[in-house]
Amino acid sequence: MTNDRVKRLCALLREKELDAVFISNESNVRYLSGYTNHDAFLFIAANGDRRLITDFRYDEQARSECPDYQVMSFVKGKSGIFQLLDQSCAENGVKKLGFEAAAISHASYLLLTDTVKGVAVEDCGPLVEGLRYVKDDREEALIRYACAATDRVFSKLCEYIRPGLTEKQLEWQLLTFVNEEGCDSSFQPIVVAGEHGSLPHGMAGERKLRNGEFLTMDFGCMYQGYHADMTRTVFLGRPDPKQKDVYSIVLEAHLRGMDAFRPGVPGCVPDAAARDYITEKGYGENFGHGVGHGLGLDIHEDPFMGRLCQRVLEEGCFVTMEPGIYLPGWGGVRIEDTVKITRGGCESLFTSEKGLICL
Ligand SMILES: [Mn+2]
Repeated sequence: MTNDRVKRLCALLREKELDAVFISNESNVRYLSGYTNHDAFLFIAANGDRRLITDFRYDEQARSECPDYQVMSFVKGKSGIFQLLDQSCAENGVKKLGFEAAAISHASYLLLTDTVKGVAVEDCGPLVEGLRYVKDDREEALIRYACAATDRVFSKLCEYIRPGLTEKQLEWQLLTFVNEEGCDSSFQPIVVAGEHGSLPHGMAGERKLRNGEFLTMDFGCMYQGYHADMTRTVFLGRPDPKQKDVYSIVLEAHLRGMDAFRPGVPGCVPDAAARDYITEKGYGENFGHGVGHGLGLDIHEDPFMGRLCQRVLEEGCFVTMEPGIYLPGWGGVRIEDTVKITRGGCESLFTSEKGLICL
């Protein structure tokens, strides 16, 4: 299952004139080996030699999940990882070793350079992230499953929401619905109501839901490591003209952003499509975050789509579109879909209603 991925990585290593690479980013470990737990590291040589370094706690699981890897377990101390790495380098005649500077602590880096001697180490950058940018069929199936489960959670939530519940109670119920789908939560859900909704990443609190206010829920199911990400803002009761107006501006911005998705355009293009409309309507100052992000094994991954994003979208990227308007003291509205970039544009992976739902 991971053989193709490793082959592509080896080609990149040869291109970069690296003899081997040390992988410490957990999602990259999973992508390249199929290992689904924590505290494992990969050594992959350009010649194809691949090893998984872990300890006794994970040894059995690693052997069963990663039949194509030589599993090595260390017994004592953190330097044990690097002693096995040193041994792996020596056995493969490695002179130049890549490592992931973004996925290692400074203390571990010092231990690495102290333990693996006589080998030049070099930050390989987001090498594996580059391989993960376009999803394969297997990954697509898992993301689609996670998104379908997320849709079901949203419709259950719509049945459940009522004035008097606290944000926190709603969050607990949301997590239960996610678990009932056989999924884990993609991240700690954002459940914010009323004026609290002006916090884009506010945390659910003891505030009770009341009639006459918006309720924003940003959440998603994670299935076999793959994430979905949805935001819906619903209304309790009947909205006043300003509430209707702000909602319709965000919805139109969201749709314009979706229309701008296509292979070959840099991430700043869909960002501008949504942002320019919000700015035109006078709320530019109230939309201060990027318009969306890639997702897969991580909830946030390339491309990070903001004003300056030059990363070009490709067919088979999975990304979000999530503009919002946040007005301190008043509240906020955000609408987010997870989509697949297709040859002709994009396909939303959700069927949940985006028009204003009044409960
Ligand atoms: Mn998101």
